[in-house]
Amino acid sequence: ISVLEIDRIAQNVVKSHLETCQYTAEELKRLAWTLYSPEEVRALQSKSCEAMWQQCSLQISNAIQYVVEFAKRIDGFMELCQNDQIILLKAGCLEVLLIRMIRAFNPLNNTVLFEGKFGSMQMFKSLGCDDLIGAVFELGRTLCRLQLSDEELALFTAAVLLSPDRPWLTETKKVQKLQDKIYVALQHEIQKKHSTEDKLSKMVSKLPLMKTICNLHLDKLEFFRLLHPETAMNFPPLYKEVFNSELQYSDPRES
Ligand code: 4D8
Repeated sequence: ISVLEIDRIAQNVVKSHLETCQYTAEELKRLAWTLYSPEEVRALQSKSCEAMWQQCSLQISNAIQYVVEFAKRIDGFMELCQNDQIILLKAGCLEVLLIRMIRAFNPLNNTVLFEGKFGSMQMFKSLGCDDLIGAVFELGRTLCRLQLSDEELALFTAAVLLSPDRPWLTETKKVQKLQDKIYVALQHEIQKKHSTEDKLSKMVSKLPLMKTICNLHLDKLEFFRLLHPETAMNFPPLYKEVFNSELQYSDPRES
Protein backbone atom coordinates (compact mmCIF):
# COMPACT_ATOMS: atom_id res chain seq x y z
CA ILE A 1 0.00 0.00 0.00
CA SER A 2 1.48 3.33 -1.12
CA VAL A 3 1.44 6.76 0.50
CA LEU A 4 -0.52 7.90 -2.52
CA GLU A 5 -3.26 5.37 -1.89
CA ILE A 6 -3.40 6.25 1.82
CA ASP A 7 -3.81 9.92 0.92
CA ARG A 8 -6.56 9.08 -1.54
CA ILE A 9 -8.43 7.09 1.11
CA ALA A 10 -8.01 9.84 3.71
CA GLN A 11 -9.28 12.47 1.27
CA ASN A 12 -12.34 10.40 0.33
CA VAL A 13 -13.28 9.66 3.95
CA VAL A 14 -12.73 13.22 5.19
CA LYS A 15 -14.74 14.67 2.29
CA SER A 16 -17.57 12.20 2.94
CA HIS A 17 -17.58 13.12 6.62
CA LEU A 18 -17.64 16.87 6.02
CA GLU A 19 -20.41 16.53 3.44
CA THR A 20 -22.59 14.50 5.80
CA CYS A 21 -22.33 16.43 9.09
CA GLN A 22 -25.48 18.43 9.78
CA TYR A 23 -23.40 21.23 11.26
CA THR A 24 -20.11 22.76 10.15
CA ALA A 25 -17.44 23.40 12.78
CA GLU A 26 -18.14 27.15 12.49
CA GLU A 27 -21.88 26.72 13.05
CA LEU A 28 -21.18 24.63 16.14
CA LYS A 29 -18.75 27.18 17.50
CA ARG A 30 -21.37 29.89 17.05
CA LEU A 31 -24.04 27.76 18.76
CA ALA A 32 -21.84 26.64 21.67
CA TRP A 33 -23.19 29.20 24.12
CA THR A 34 -26.82 28.97 23.01
CA LEU A 35 -28.10 27.22 26.11
CA TYR A 36 -31.57 26.12 27.11
CA SER A 37 -32.98 28.45 29.75
CA PRO A 38 -33.86 26.94 33.15
CA GLU A 39 -37.57 27.18 32.18
CA GLU A 40 -36.94 25.30 28.92
CA VAL A 41 -35.02 22.61 30.80
CA ARG A 42 -37.86 22.31 33.30
CA ALA A 43 -40.34 21.95 30.42
CA LEU A 44 -38.24 19.09 28.94
CA GLN A 45 -37.97 17.45 32.34
CA SER A 46 -41.70 17.52 32.94
CA LYS A 47 -42.53 15.84 29.65
CA SER A 48 -43.88 12.32 29.84
CA CYS A 49 -41.38 9.52 29.40
CA GLU A 50 -43.16 8.50 26.18
CA ALA A 51 -43.01 11.99 24.67
CA MET A 52 -39.31 12.35 25.47
CA TRP A 53 -38.48 8.93 24.02
CA GLN A 54 -40.39 9.88 20.88
CA GLN A 55 -38.41 13.11 20.64
CA CYS A 56 -35.05 11.39 21.15
CA SER A 57 -35.80 8.61 18.72
CA LEU A 58 -36.65 11.25 16.13
CA GLN A 59 -33.34 13.06 16.71
CA ILE A 60 -31.41 9.81 16.51
CA SER A 61 -33.27 8.76 13.38
CA ASN A 62 -32.43 12.11 11.76
CA ALA A 63 -28.78 11.75 12.64
CA ILE A 64 -28.70 8.15 11.36
CA GLN A 65 -29.75 9.32 7.90
CA TYR A 66 -26.54 11.33 7.71
CA VAL A 67 -24.49 8.34 8.88
CA VAL A 68 -26.05 6.20 6.14
CA GLU A 69 -25.10 8.86 3.60
CA PHE A 70 -21.57 8.97 5.06
CA ALA A 71 -21.21 5.20 4.69
CA LYS A 72 -22.43 5.25 1.09
CA ARG A 73 -19.78 7.80 0.15
CA ILE A 74 -16.88 5.79 1.58
CA ASP A 75 -14.99 4.11 -1.28
CA GLY A 76 -15.57 0.38 -1.12
CA PHE A 77 -18.67 0.41 1.08
CA MET A 78 -21.15 0.21 -1.79
CA GLU A 79 -19.08 -2.61 -3.32
CA LEU A 80 -19.88 -4.80 -0.31
CA CYS A 81 -22.90 -7.06 -0.64
CA GLN A 82 -26.15 -5.47 0.52
CA ASN A 83 -26.40 -7.88 3.44
CA ASP A 84 -23.05 -6.70 4.82
CA GLN A 85 -23.87 -3.03 4.25
CA ILE A 86 -26.97 -3.42 6.40
CA ILE A 87 -25.14 -5.39 9.10
CA LEU A 88 -22.37 -2.78 9.36
CA LEU A 89 -24.83 0.11 9.56
CA LYS A 90 -27.11 -1.58 12.09
CA ALA A 91 -24.17 -2.57 14.29
CA GLY A 92 -22.15 0.62 13.98
CA CYS A 93 -24.38 3.61 13.56
CA LEU A 94 -24.93 4.41 17.24
CA GLU A 95 -21.18 4.18 17.85
CA VAL A 96 -20.67 6.59 14.95
CA LEU A 97 -23.28 8.94 16.43
CA LEU A 98 -21.56 8.83 19.80
CA ILE A 99 -18.23 9.76 18.19
CA ARG A 100 -19.91 12.44 16.08
CA MET A 101 -21.52 13.75 19.25
CA ILE A 102 -18.23 15.27 20.43
CA ARG A 103 -18.46 17.87 17.66
CA ALA A 104 -21.69 18.96 19.34
CA PHE A 105 -20.47 18.53 22.91
CA ASN A 106 -19.16 21.36 25.07
CA PRO A 107 -16.81 19.89 27.70
CA LEU A 108 -16.47 23.26 29.45
CA ASN A 109 -20.01 23.04 30.80
CA ASN A 110 -20.87 19.39 29.97
CA THR A 111 -23.64 20.22 27.53
CA VAL A 112 -24.74 18.67 24.25
CA LEU A 113 -26.61 20.08 21.27
CA PHE A 114 -30.20 18.87 21.23
CA GLU A 115 -32.71 20.40 18.83
CA GLY A 116 -30.74 23.59 18.26
CA LYS A 117 -29.65 24.43 21.81
CA PHE A 118 -27.15 23.09 24.31
CA GLY A 119 -28.29 21.41 27.49
CA SER A 120 -26.82 19.32 30.28
CA MET A 121 -27.70 15.71 31.07
CA GLN A 122 -30.52 16.88 33.34
CA MET A 123 -32.56 17.77 30.26
CA PHE A 124 -32.89 14.03 29.51
CA LYS A 125 -34.26 13.23 32.99
CA SER A 126 -37.76 12.29 31.83
CA LEU A 127 -36.33 9.42 29.73
CA GLY A 128 -35.76 7.53 32.96
CA CYS A 129 -32.35 6.37 31.70
CA ASP A 130 -29.96 8.19 34.03
CA ASP A 131 -27.33 5.43 33.81
CA LEU A 132 -27.37 5.47 30.00
CA ILE A 133 -27.26 9.25 29.78
CA GLY A 134 -24.54 9.37 32.43
CA ALA A 135 -22.41 6.99 30.37
CA VAL A 136 -23.02 9.00 27.19
CA PHE A 137 -21.89 12.23 28.85
CA GLU A 138 -18.88 10.52 30.41
CA LEU A 139 -17.88 9.29 26.97
CA GLY A 140 -18.37 12.81 25.61
CA ARG A 141 -16.06 14.23 28.24
CA THR A 142 -13.31 11.65 27.75
CA LEU A 143 -13.42 11.78 23.95
CA CYS A 144 -13.30 15.58 24.00
CA ARG A 145 -10.05 15.42 25.98
CA LEU A 146 -8.40 13.79 22.96
CA GLN A 147 -9.14 16.97 20.97
CA LEU A 148 -9.81 15.13 17.73
CA SER A 149 -9.75 17.09 14.49
CA ASP A 150 -12.48 16.60 11.87
CA GLU A 151 -9.96 14.56 9.84
CA GLU A 152 -9.36 12.23 12.78
CA LEU A 153 -13.08 12.01 13.53
CA ALA A 154 -13.81 11.14 9.91
CA LEU A 155 -11.26 8.33 9.79
CA PHE A 156 -12.14 7.01 13.24
CA THR A 157 -15.88 6.82 12.46
CA ALA A 158 -15.13 5.13 9.12
CA ALA A 159 -12.93 2.56 10.88
CA VAL A 160 -15.64 1.86 13.47
CA LEU A 161 -18.25 1.46 10.75
CA LEU A 162 -16.04 -0.95 8.83
CA SER A 163 -15.50 -3.32 11.77
CA PRO A 164 -14.88 -6.84 10.45
CA ASP A 165 -15.94 -8.48 13.73
CA ARG A 166 -19.69 -7.75 13.45
CA PRO A 167 -21.75 -10.94 13.73
CA TRP A 168 -23.23 -12.41 10.53
CA LEU A 169 -20.92 -10.60 8.08
CA THR A 170 -20.33 -12.67 4.96
CA GLU A 171 -17.35 -10.86 3.38
CA THR A 172 -15.28 -10.42 6.56
CA LYS A 173 -11.95 -10.31 4.67
CA LYS A 174 -13.14 -7.52 2.39
CA VAL A 175 -14.27 -5.44 5.37
CA GLN A 176 -11.00 -6.16 7.20
CA LYS A 177 -8.96 -4.89 4.24
CA LEU A 178 -10.96 -1.67 4.05
CA GLN A 179 -10.64 -1.11 7.80
CA ASP A 180 -6.88 -1.81 7.77
CA LYS A 181 -6.34 0.89 5.15
CA ILE A 182 -8.45 3.38 7.07
CA TYR A 183 -6.49 2.73 10.27
CA VAL A 184 -3.23 3.25 8.38
CA ALA A 185 -4.61 6.54 7.07
CA LEU A 186 -5.70 7.50 10.61
CA GLN A 187 -2.27 6.72 12.06
CA HIS A 188 -0.73 8.75 9.24
CA GLU A 189 -3.06 11.68 9.97
CA ILE A 190 -2.23 11.58 13.70
CA GLN A 191 1.52 11.57 12.98
CA LYS A 192 1.20 14.69 10.83
CA LYS A 193 0.36 16.62 13.99
CA HIS A 194 3.42 15.07 15.69
CA SER A 195 1.45 14.37 18.84
CA THR A 196 3.73 12.57 21.28
CA GLU A 197 1.17 10.43 23.13
CA ASP A 198 -0.33 7.37 21.51
CA LYS A 199 -3.55 9.00 20.37
CA LEU A 200 -4.74 6.07 18.27
CA SER A 201 -4.62 3.58 21.14
CA LYS A 202 -6.41 6.11 23.35
CA MET A 203 -9.16 6.36 20.74
CA VAL A 204 -9.43 2.60 20.40
CA SER A 205 -9.53 2.21 24.18
CA LYS A 206 -12.87 4.08 24.23
CA LEU A 207 -14.54 1.41 22.07
CA PRO A 208 -15.56 -0.85 25.00
CA LEU A 209 -17.44 2.02 26.70
CA MET A 210 -19.21 2.70 23.40
CA LYS A 211 -20.22 -0.95 23.13
CA THR A 212 -21.55 -0.82 26.70
CA ILE A 213 -23.60 2.25 25.84
CA CYS A 214 -25.03 0.55 22.73
CA ASN A 215 -26.06 -2.50 24.75
CA LEU A 216 -27.53 -0.32 27.49
CA HIS A 217 -29.55 1.56 24.88
CA LEU A 218 -30.89 -1.72 23.48
CA ASP A 219 -31.84 -2.90 26.99
CA LYS A 220 -33.64 0.36 27.73
CA LEU A 221 -35.46 0.19 24.41
CA GLU A 222 -36.57 -3.37 25.03
CA PHE A 223 -37.90 -2.41 28.46
CA PHE A 224 -39.60 0.71 27.10
CA ARG A 225 -41.26 -1.38 24.40
CA LEU A 226 -42.74 -3.67 27.06
CA LEU A 227 -44.16 -0.75 29.03
CA HIS A 228 -45.33 1.39 26.10
CA PRO A 229 -45.80 -0.82 23.04
CA GLU A 230 -48.08 1.66 21.27
CA THR A 231 -45.54 4.50 21.56
CA ALA A 232 -42.69 2.24 20.45
CA MET A 233 -44.73 1.21 17.43
CA ASN A 234 -44.84 4.87 16.39
CA PHE A 235 -41.09 5.45 16.63
CA PRO A 236 -39.55 6.61 13.33
CA PRO A 237 -39.23 3.69 10.87
CA LEU A 238 -35.45 4.13 10.55
CA TYR A 239 -34.98 4.03 14.32
CA LYS A 240 -37.07 0.85 14.53
CA GLU A 241 -35.25 -0.73 11.60
CA VAL A 242 -31.83 -0.11 13.09
CA PHE A 243 -32.57 -1.04 16.69
CA ASN A 244 -35.27 -3.69 16.49
CA SER A 245 -33.95 -6.80 18.14
CA GLU A 246 -36.28 -9.20 16.38
CA LEU A 247 -35.50 -9.49 12.71
CA GLN A 248 -38.85 -9.31 11.02
CA TYR A 249 -38.88 -12.32 8.78
CA SER A 250 -42.32 -13.28 7.63
CA ASP A 251 -43.51 -16.65 8.76
CA PRO A 252 -43.18 -18.97 5.74
CA ARG A 253 -46.02 -21.09 7.07
CA GLU A 254 -48.42 -18.23 6.58
CA SER A 255 -47.88 -17.99 2.84
O1 4D8 B 1 -25.10 15.65 14.74
O2 4D8 B 1 -28.39 15.36 14.96
O3 4D8 B 1 -28.25 17.31 15.77
C1 4D8 B 1 -28.22 11.57 21.67
C2 4D8 B 1 -29.10 12.24 20.63
C3 4D8 B 1 -26.29 13.93 18.51
C4 4D8 B 1 -29.28 10.68 22.37
C5 4D8 B 1 -27.29 14.72 17.64
C6 4D8 B 1 -28.37 13.21 19.76
C7 4D8 B 1 -27.04 12.98 19.40
C8 4D8 B 1 -27.12 10.86 20.89
C9 4D8 B 1 -30.36 12.64 21.38
C10 4D8 B 1 -30.52 11.58 22.45
C11 4D8 B 1 -26.29 11.83 20.03
C12 4D8 B 1 -26.67 15.66 16.56
C13 4D8 B 1 -28.35 15.39 18.54
C14 4D8 B 1 -29.18 14.35 19.23
C15 4D8 B 1 -25.32 13.19 17.56
C16 4D8 B 1 -28.92 10.08 23.73
C17 4D8 B 1 -27.60 12.57 22.65
C18 4D8 B 1 -25.68 14.85 15.71
C19 4D8 B 1 -24.64 14.13 16.56
C20 4D8 B 1 -25.47 14.79 19.46
C21 4D8 B 1 -25.99 16.90 17.12
C22 4D8 B 1 -30.14 9.41 24.38
C23 4D8 B 1 -27.82 16.16 15.69
C24 4D8 B 1 -27.79 9.07 23.63
C25 4D8 B 1 -30.57 8.13 23.73
C26 4D8 B 1 -31.70 7.61 24.48
C27 4D8 B 1 -32.87 7.18 24.03
C28 4D8 B 1 -33.88 6.89 25.04
C29 4D8 B 1 -33.28 6.94 22.63
